[in-house]
Amino acid sequence: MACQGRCNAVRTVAVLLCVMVLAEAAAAAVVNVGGTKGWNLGVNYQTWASSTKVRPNDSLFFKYDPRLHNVMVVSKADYDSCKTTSPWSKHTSGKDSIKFTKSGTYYLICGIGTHCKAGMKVAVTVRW
Ligand SMILES: [Cu+2]
Repeated sequence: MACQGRCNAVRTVAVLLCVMVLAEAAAAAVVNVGGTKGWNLGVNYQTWASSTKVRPNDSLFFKYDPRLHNVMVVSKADYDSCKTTSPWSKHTSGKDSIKFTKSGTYYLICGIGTHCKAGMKVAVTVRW
């Protein structure tokens, strides 16, 4: 067994790499929507989304004043037209965590007043 020591070393490195890949996959992050500005009027969420990586099982965290705003997960059509009457889900706590387990683009709007039309809307692409 001339390769005994070297084979064990290769095996150890291989196992370590597997563990690191699995740890990476399991380490779901919390993503603060809007960064430090949170979920508010006057934030460019297109810019925010284009510079933010969201992976499956990460949590989108929406921080806002619940007297002023809410969060609705809607279809693309409702996102485009800012229709607030048939959301897939509605969140109103002011500190909402929303998790998407599958890759895809998800559409979130504020359902209060004309906030969506004023820009309180974000399309988030979730992918590895
Ligand atoms: Cu709002």
